[in-house]
Amino acid sequence: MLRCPDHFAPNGYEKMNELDAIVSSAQGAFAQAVTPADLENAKARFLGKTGSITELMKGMGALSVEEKKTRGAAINVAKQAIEAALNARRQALADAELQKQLQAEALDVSLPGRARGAGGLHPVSLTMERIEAIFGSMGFEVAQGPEIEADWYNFTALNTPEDHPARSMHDTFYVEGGSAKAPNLLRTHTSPVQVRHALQHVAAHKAKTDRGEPMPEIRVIAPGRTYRVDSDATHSPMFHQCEGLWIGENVSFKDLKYVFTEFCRTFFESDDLVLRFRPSFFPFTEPSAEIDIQFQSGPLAGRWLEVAGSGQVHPNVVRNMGLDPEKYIGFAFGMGMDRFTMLRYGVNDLRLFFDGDLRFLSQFK
Ligand code: 2NM
Repeated sequence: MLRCPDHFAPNGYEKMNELDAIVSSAQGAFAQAVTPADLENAKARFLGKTGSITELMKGMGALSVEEKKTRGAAINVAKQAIEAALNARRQALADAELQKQLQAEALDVSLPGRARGAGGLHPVSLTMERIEAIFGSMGFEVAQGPEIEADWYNFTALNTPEDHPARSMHDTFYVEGGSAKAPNLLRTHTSPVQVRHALQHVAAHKAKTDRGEPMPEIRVIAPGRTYRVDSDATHSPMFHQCEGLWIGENVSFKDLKYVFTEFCRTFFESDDLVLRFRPSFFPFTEPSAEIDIQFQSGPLAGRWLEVAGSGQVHPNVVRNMGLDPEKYIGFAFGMGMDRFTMLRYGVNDLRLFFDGDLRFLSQFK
């Protein structure tokens, strides 16, 4: 832009230019300030005690009243423009600072939360719940008992002779407590739970009646942890058993066959399955039988699979349950829940159940 030389300008006009120059210099200085401290230093150069505007005010003393009026008004206009620029810059710096802070503290509310993985039951627990539900539907109670057991409940009551190999240190985990001759042990099966349950059942009935009313039948299953000194691909020192017991005045082997066949068909969800009762021996049953099953179709078809032991409860055991073996009779069976789980899900190594590897366990959710 072309500017008039000062000596051509009317009086006072060049003074207006000087004020404009101060204003635009202030605007420039304020624009360059990037921190509030910069800005306050720049302000002092124009509005401070020795600032350009203040100096101009001081210089007005020599002017006439009339000149003071115009000059004063002009300086005030310039001062207000500078103050406006100062305030605008202050606001801009504060806005920028706030923006910076907001950005640093930004929270992405659209980010999905960290989900807590859903847990699931262990496959053997799933089997246990399934077994309890099926036998429950056939009128069986579920009984529990201690895992550290007395010799009498685990062996003696179950007609197991003193010299039976199962009683050796080689097969059974003995623990502190009990007597020197009959130390406490980790139960080797859940039969002791059934002995305890039967004794309680009989005592409760006797307490309720003295007129010889018939005793309700004993129908119970005992699922739980059991322990034997044994460890390989198909044996774990701790394993899971479920035993069943049905005692009444007229309970026979045909009831056992019906109950166990029904159970297997429901558990494996297949009617295409046959059972075989193969003669065997257990101290606590006479006669005794192994129960084998054979699928007629599917991946396991054609092979006989041994799944349980069973038999008619031995008269000595019936007597140890507090009952007269001349009057009461029944059957019992015992199965490995780990093995049932392996068959149901097609698992080929028992140890997978006890390793706690989530790659295996999470497949059962
Ligand atoms: C088996 C095989 C055969 C059994 C016996 C009893 C009781 F308590 F009545 F004596 N409970 N379970 C039994 C019978 C268990 O497991 C292979």
